[in-house]
Amino acid sequence: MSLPASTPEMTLDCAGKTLDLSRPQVMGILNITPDSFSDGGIFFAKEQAVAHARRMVEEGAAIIDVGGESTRPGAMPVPVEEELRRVIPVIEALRTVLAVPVSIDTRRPEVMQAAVAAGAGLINDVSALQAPGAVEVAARLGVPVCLMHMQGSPETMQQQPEYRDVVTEVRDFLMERASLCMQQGLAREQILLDPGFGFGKTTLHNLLLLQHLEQLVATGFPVLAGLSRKSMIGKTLGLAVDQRLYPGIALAVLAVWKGAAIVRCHDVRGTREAVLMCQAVRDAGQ
Ligand code: PT1
Repeated sequence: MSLPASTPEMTLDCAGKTLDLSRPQVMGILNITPDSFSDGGIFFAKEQAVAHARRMVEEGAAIIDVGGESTRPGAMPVPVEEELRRVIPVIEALRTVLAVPVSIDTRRPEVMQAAVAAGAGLINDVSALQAPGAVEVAARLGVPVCLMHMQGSPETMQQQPEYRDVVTEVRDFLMERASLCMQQGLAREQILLDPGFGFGKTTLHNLLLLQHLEQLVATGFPVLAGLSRKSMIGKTLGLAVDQRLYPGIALAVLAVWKGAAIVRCHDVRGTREAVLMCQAVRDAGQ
């Protein structure tokens, strides 16, 4: 039985830095939230964030995802000024020290604009550019975008997730957003899709989305999967967040086996080794 190849041979131009999508890549997570780094003031936090990004790149991350607003279940929105204050100085610092691109994990057009001006090369939006003006801003900025599916909003999304057919609904939603983005001037080659594991989904919904991830891959857009440390692991195995490394790597491998192009994770070295091994088996003799 043959499985789909990850994506057609291609590279993404992320504002001058290249992301090679001819093999599976790891996106390293860099959260800039008050609880992410020891509170030694904003400068200290920035230094720690830069050091952590450098380490993830040494471990093989092909892109670093910078986020200043938590979108985990139950998280409350932060004011836009605060989000900017968190992410912009870090992105400016990373522009010069990293050879790999930085993505900005935001739902706000103001933050997208400032982040790309500061050096970000990809927009990662968990709301698939649904904020007013976001599609227009992204099209004008001209960098690639990752469109993610979410049912509801982070504050309430885990209260009562409901689907008739989660796999089809997520794929159809993302295809509609991609079409709209292309109508507004984004190039097909600049769009990535993400099913949004944990965003308004029960554990069963998440498992089904991964079980059928090839249906999203079949759209032809590169697929990004974020599974690292998520509660679908906690719920399935009864593990606390700091005990989810090995099962998280297993899920990253399954995503790549199904054709994912990028896996977003906290633990770069192990995840990268595992997904490259997975690719070697998947593509042997091709
Ligand atoms: C993701 C993602 C993201 N996840 C993209 N961006 C988060 N493109 C932030 C839990 O169930 O998957 N793809 N940005 C983090 N969000 C969550 C959601 C973290 C759910 C944890 C859970 O535990």
